Amino acid sequence: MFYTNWLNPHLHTWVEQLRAGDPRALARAISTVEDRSSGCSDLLKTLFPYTGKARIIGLTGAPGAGKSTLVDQLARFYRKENRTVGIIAVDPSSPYTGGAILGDRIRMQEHFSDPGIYIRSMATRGSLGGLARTTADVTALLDASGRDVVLIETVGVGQDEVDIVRLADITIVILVPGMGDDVQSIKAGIMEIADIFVINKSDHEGAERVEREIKTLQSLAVRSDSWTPPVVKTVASEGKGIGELAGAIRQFEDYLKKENLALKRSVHNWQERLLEMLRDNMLEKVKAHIGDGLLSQYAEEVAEHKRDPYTLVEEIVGKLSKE
Ligand SMILES: Nc1nc2c(ncn2[C@@H]2O[C@H](COP(=O)(O)OP(=O)(O)OP(=O)(O)O)[C@@H](O)[C@H]2O)c(=O)[nH]1
Ligand SMILES: [Mg+2]
Repeated sequence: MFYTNWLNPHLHTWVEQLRAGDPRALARAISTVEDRSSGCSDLLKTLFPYTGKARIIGLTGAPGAGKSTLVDQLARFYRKENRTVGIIAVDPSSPYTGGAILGDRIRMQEHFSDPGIYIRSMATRGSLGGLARTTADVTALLDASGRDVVLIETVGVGQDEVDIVRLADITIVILVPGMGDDVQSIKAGIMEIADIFVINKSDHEGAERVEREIKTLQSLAVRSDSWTPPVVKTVASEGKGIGELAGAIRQFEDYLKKENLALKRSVHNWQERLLEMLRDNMLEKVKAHIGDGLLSQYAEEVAEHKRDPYTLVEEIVGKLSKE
């Protein structure tokens, strides 16, 4: 079933180059996925059997928490272990973006000479297919290209980010001292998904207080497994605590393996992602079916109370399912 696309020799060459880690083939694949250009779905279908090997680590936290600095340090750490790294920086829509991208670029240049690190910045909020889906697909490309570790940086504020980190094997939530009520305010979405907490900028005053707050919140939150997320203090700008963080990551990996949880988490994630993919696909079908013209005509009729929207939706869906 997986081999139907090998009939296309061009796709075959492209996939072979990508799997060999060729950065140009990878860059082209990423653009194809980001733009949802033709060939995107064939490419993803062909590559899927080669995915599932990379360790995917999501890092999330408030703007300026030091995520990029930490990602950079982790990447260096893994390179010393001879593991290849892919980095996806999903940029915030906040005003911080400009500075962050610039900062990332400067750091990126240091790595340019190292083909073992591939960095992609995605400032494509509202991109075709949605940010979470695009990130998932780009992650799959890096995975298929043989990267041992994929680090995804995202600003932890909304549902988009929660969706993004859900595709990670390991989710790291980064907090900083002096956040005050912020720990409270982000707990709703982000606290539950943390496998590891990092208190970065531990050179600033108040790291212990943040640690106490996390511990308090942890005692209230219920996890479905028996893992208690460790709290690691780092000073990313000085490279302090990176070994400890890598150690915590390894411990969590061991825990997943020991409890046989990796597959269970993956099944859970795919359940959500499949639903999303189905929803997107169905919606595309409906849109293609009724077209923009008919949609605005329906909208007018409903607005003028000539039609009720409930029957209308049932009729459209009914007609589609008969086709
Ligand atoms: N004092 C101190 N500064 C740090 C530390 N880690 C990072 N910084 C600095 O904090 C600033 C923001 O760091 P980034 O790594 O760009 O933070 P970020 O979370 O990626 O920021 P956004 O992508 O804009 O959300 C930079 O000036 C870093 O040098 C740390 O541990 N201590
Ligand atoms: Mg950043």
